[in-house]
Amino acid sequence: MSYEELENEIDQSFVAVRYNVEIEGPAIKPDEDPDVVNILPTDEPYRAIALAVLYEDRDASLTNVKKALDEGVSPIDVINNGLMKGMDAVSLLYTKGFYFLPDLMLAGDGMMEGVKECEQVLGHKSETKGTVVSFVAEGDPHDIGKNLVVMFLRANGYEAIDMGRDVPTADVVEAVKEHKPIFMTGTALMTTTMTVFPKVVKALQKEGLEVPAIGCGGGAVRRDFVESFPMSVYGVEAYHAPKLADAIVKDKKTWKGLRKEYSDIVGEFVSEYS
Ligand code: B12
Repeated sequence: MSYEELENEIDQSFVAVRYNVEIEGPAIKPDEDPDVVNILPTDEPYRAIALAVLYEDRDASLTNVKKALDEGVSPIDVINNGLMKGMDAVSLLYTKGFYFLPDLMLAGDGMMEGVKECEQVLGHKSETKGTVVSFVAEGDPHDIGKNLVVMFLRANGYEAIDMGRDVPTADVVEAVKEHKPIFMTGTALMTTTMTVFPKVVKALQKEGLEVPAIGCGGGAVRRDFVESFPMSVYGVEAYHAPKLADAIVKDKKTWKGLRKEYSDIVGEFVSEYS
């Protein structure tokens, strides 16, 4: 019996049941998942950019971002309405168990490829308004949010000292001694690492060091947690970071004022602060 004849002999409905196709329904593409449909933008060029991240396609991400920037779309819109939406969809599929760690890594690479291109357009302002120290909490490898924070700070004229990810708390303290920053940003994505923030505050206090504010953000972080220790303010969006820094430089605000006037300072309605 030939291979083709054997194929015809096999009851395909049995094969389908074995792979649960009958129970789970036919395979659907990532962008057809009903929850993903709600996240993905419908308008171009954002949809193409978001899809490139969702499909973990680094080249397409770069090409689509370049095309949008060439057409005059603002880099901030490209990040917020395109790249971030793609990453939100990836996060959702990971949470649902359809995407796995390698998917996250590849999608993250695709996102950062596009972010780097936006960074070039945003450029670095030559004059510096002040120094900001940015870190990802000790034990935490997630650095996409921190990279965005650093990019927005630099684009707005701040010298951002990028300490990288998984930064030992002792190194953060040393950086504060060395750079005497006007503002700090910390990012933590995991419930196990966000507890680093109060530890950083304690370590600074132990050395008699103080900064006007530490902006603490990242997926797992919540406002009420951040407000349970001093010297800190909960940071919602990466592009809020330079606005918080401006309020410190121009209006001499500290963490207390930033907490009270967050929405006014960033100039928009922020549900976390309503
Ligand atoms: C991408 C990703 C990864 C990538 C990270 C790549 C990279 N270079 O960063 C990789 C694959 C490495 C990874 C690994 C792991 N991950 Co992961 N990962 C994610 C994922 C899908 C997206 C995170 C992300 O980049 N989001 C986009 C960025 C832009 O968001 P963000 O950092 O929060 O930043 C935004 C704001 O928070 C804000 N912001 C951030 N900081 C600051 C600071 C200031 C001052 C301001 C103003 C704003 C601000 O700005 C941004 C928006 O503009 C999340 C899922 C999710 N729902 O978040 C899981 C997630 C964070 N990972 C998770 C886990 C568990 C892990 C692993 C431990 C998995 C494992 N079993 O091995 C490992 C870590 C291993 C280790 N070494 O410890 C969990 C954490 C669960 C928890 N509650 O603790 C999550 C939530 C997934 C889940 N639902 O289970 N991961």
